[in-house]
Amino acid sequence: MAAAKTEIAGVSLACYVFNASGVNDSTFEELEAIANSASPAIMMKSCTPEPRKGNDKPRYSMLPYGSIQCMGLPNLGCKEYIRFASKLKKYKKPIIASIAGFCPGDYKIMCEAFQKSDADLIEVNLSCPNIEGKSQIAYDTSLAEDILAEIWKIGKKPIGLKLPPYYDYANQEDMAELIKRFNVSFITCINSIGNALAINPETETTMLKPKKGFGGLCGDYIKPIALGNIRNFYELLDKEKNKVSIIGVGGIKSGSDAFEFLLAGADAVQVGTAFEREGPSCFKRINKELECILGKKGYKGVQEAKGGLKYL
Ligand code: RRO
Repeated sequence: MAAAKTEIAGVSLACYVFNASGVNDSTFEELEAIANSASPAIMMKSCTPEPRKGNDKPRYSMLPYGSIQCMGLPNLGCKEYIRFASKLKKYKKPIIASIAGFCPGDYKIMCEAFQKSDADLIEVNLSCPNIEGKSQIAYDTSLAEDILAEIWKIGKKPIGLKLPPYYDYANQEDMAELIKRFNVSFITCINSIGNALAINPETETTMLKPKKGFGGLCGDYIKPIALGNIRNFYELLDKEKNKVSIIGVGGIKSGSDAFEFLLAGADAVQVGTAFEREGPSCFKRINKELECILGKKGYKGVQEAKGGLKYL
């Protein structure tokens, strides 16, 4: 069977499919369950400088082809995830911290702290859609630039950006410019599709309580949008190939889904909704399925297939 070994920003991963931030990765027990699974990395929940309870419940609902949630950044605070990173080191898997602030100063404080921690990579989340009254930062290029200017020279650990879905090529071009200018090492795309609404016709109510029922859409619904974003960023960052790694996320639940992301240009992928539905065994299953596909198609590894999408 072809091995699905890969790399993100120079950090080796034993296989291609790991956990997405935000699903069962907030507590130490949850992170340990990921460490003990076949996930080749430990991705942590996005954190803020101080702990947050998050939004009122119900704030998560499964849907026929995915899920919707309006969690509101519940997390134990940056210091706790730094402590978790040091305790998780013994599992010898790359640890990815994720930071999400409300102003450039928040990002600076957390980036400084994680640069001195046992985390291997730092993801800068610029795309949480679920905070009442706040826009997704990455839709405001000038604010994103202010944040990058604060953090890009702080330390040596690779910095990446968690990006929202873009629906227009011009926005992707603008973001690709920032990524190159600030030497961003990796991007994770896409975050959930914000401001979706799910309605229960029986009760005639929203499915979720916060934000009048609006939340981030995940799962099968968003896969084509995720693939489109990955392909465009792969091409826009092509000259920088092997400099900016791309992590795909959005609706991956099988090896075949992961293979599509690989063809589009992803260096690795993350699983969220399928992890919620199936538990940590999903990582072994999806990685195996991908390895079978690669083997059957005669690819020696992910590198050979990466970005190789053909056009009609
Ligand atoms: O916590 C959340 O509500 C959340 C976050 Br931080 C995020 O980045 N994306 C998302 O869909 N939900």
